[in-house]
Amino acid sequence: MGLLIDGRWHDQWYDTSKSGGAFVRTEAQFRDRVSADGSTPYPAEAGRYHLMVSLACPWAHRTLVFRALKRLEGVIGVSVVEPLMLSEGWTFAGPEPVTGVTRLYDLYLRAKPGYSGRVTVPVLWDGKTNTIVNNESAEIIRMLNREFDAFTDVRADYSPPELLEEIDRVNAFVYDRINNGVYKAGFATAQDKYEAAFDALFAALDEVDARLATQRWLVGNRLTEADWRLFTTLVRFDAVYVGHFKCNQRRIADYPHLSGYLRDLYQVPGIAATVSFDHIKRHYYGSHATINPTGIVPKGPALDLDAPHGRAALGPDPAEA
Ligand SMILES: N[C@@H](CCC(=O)N[C@@H](CS)C(=O)NCC(=O)O)C(=O)O
Repeated sequence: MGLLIDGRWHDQWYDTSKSGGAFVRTEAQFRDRVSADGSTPYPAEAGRYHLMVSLACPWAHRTLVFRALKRLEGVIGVSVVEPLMLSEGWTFAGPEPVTGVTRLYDLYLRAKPGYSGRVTVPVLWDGKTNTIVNNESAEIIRMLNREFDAFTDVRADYSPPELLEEIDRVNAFVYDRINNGVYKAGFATAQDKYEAAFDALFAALDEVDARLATQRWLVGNRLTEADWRLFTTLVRFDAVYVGHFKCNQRRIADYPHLSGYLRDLYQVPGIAATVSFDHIKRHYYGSHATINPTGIVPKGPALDLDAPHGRAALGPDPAEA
């Protein structure tokens, strides 16, 4: 684990000393956009853009979900980093086919030679101008949702204008308390910061579980981006966050509604193939030596996400998005 400072790599763990032991996530720095209408320097094209992802990472996972939902597999390529993130950060098993790099940080340096900051996945790479278009998953999935529609038959819109305000509101809550909440618990280096994150996380899960008692989906009772952004944290929860990040008040399997909701999302065609419990478990338990010095990866838990979800009567099918 490390970061670039003025274009040079430094192998160091998150510095929580200035925030009293709290984990504070930094802002992504590449924020350009691919556009369907050519209104940005990055017009949508087939075969031009490429995603660099980790199968372990919940943020990168969002982009794989949207690529699958919109059937963009033949339009946007994907390269997957190794599960472990160690002294050189994210690395590829061999030269990455599009760029030839073996370390993700070399890609950041190619895009911006004096770059200072974290080297994160996902990255949306432009093979034409050899640069990073965007490394913020929240923005990348909005592009995949709409800007590549000329290259796919899938018309589903997961952030329809009439629901956008509510989607953004739910996203902000879910991001702070749940998506990033598990990290705030897991990466805290002070007891009080861990407990605050833990309490906020489970209060939020209780609230979402109650909401899902009477509706199949989070917003507008149809499947939207808000559901997918929650999904990538829920699917990792029992496998890694309960143990490794000490988020153990309850498992998702113990929640009466979240448990079926997770299976409902997992069973949407194309989604199970985006989930790798092997990468997820090996990454978390193996990469964070300050949390798990032995690197032992637990064998469990036994998960059956293919079991019936029992939620069909609560709302429209995923295909009606
Ligand atoms: N805001 C980013 C966050 C991405 C992120 O933090 N990814 C993690 C992996 S789960 C990462 O690459 N961390 C490396 C680091 O922080 O050095 C997004 O959502 O795209």
